[in-house]
Amino acid sequence: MWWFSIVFTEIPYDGIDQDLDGADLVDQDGDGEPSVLAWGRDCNDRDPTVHPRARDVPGDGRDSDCDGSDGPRFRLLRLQRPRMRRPS
Ligand SMILES: [Ca+2]
Ligand SMILES: [Ca+2]
Ligand SMILES: [Ca+2]
Repeated sequence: MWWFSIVFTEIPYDGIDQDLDGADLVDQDGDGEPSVLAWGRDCNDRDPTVHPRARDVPGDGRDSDCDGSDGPRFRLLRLQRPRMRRPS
């Protein structure tokens, strides 16, 4: 009797379960957040320290919490002096 098996390599984010484990691979780094490429919120699915629940340290050049910029979600407002109009 012939016995053979074929091992399929899972291709992430394509909606197809190639390796027959029951689901498409949408979280390659295992941080619990699906990739943005699979309609999730993880902006870097190759780094488990980057995901929307991560603490983003300002000034390190990394957007660790996937909000689009390095640092916290709020920005300091720069106060401007009001412009005075001269009477004409
Ligand atoms: Ca797949
Ligand atoms: Ca990640
Ligand atoms: Ca950020």
